[in-house]
Amino acid sequence: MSTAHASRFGGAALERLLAGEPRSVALAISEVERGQISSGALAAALAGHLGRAHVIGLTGAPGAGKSTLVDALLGALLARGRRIGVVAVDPSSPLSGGAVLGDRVRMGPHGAHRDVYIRSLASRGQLGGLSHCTREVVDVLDAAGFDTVIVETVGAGQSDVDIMNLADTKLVACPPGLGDAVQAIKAGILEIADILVVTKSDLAGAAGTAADLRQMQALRGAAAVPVMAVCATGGEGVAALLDRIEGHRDRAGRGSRLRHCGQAPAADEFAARVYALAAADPFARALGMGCTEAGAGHATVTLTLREDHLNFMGSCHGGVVFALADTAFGLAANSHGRVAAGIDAHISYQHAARRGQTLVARAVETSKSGRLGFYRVDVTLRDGPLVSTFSGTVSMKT
Ligand SMILES: Nc1nc2c(ncn2[C@@H]2O[C@H](COP(=O)(O)OP(=O)(O)O)[C@@H](O)[C@H]2O)c(=O)[nH]1
Ligand SMILES: [Mg+2]
Repeated sequence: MSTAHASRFGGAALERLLAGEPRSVALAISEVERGQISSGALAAALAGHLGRAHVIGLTGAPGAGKSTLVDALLGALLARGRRIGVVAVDPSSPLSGGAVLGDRVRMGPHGAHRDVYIRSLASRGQLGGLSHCTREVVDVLDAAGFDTVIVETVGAGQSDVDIMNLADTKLVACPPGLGDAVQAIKAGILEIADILVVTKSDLAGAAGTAADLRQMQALRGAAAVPVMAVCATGGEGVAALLDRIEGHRDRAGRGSRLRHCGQAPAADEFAARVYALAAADPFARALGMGCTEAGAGHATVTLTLREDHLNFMGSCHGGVVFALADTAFGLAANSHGRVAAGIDAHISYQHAARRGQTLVARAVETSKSGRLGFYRVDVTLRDGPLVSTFSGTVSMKT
């Protein structure tokens, strides 16, 4: 099944999705929701296109003012020329239809803007499944080129914390009233905040809630998280909150969410190209290699040694070391987007590697002259000695 669906997201369908065509985006998300695309197939199709969107997570108790705040943020983001995807997650809602309506209504006029795409996800009975599904939906929106993706989720314990871990910047909404702040602490959601947002700042008690939150942090000896007050209905504080959110993005980095799940974000077009090439290499995947870092003229590929990587002496097969170094070499040489084919390679072996150890091959371009490129690859044990050195030459087609 996964292969059939993987092919659906290859070629033209993937191109349309990456171009942000709304119908393709909706189709991909529906398939994710129905569990029709295995995460492996989707991850392979989207690899190399992730980490460009800034993902904002917003959680808080029901009625805290989250959806109203999302709409206010949409207005501010649209004013800054952004395209925004919104995922509203409501684990308590038995029916997605109800959640869609509820959030559409509350998210107000901005929800209908052509640069805004809103999707609701409701429980399918399993909370763990919901956070997994949410992650895939966020990946689809990220790959589809949305600048900002906002995930609104009801503060309801562990599944909510899991969902918030999908975000680069995490906001916790605390409406006026100490009770709500205490609830948030109980649910363990205050700890995950990058910014604490006191919502409904027009109501009496908002200043007190902000003071309580600051005091609670001081009492708990926690690192101070900024506390910002906003009135989403009147607009006060919204622009300042967005400045704070985007300031956090600039420090933490877009795509920092991906580090939680061991995926490397595509830092630039070169990296994006290399990750896509790596994902499209069945030989490297079959051996268990993963590309962990890439850029213009360089790439790092890692492999943890399994039983079937060993030779008759019980140490890592020389062919495996060669394959790893050659893969890093090929990826680095093709980072430039011109087809580069290896024409010569030399390898030397310095150190034997054993089962369970991780090999790291880092390829760098040493020089380029005309159509020829020269690369050097060091293969080491992770944080350990040099296992092998490899040098290679490629010929590039213009
Ligand atoms: N006074 C006031 N009410 C607000 C504000 N933001 C939201 N509300 C109200 O709070 C209620 C819950 O808002 P909603 O955004 O649906 O909360 P959610 O459940 O956290 O998404 C609604 O009746 C909103 O109109 C605000 O800034 N000031
Ligand atoms: Mg809501």
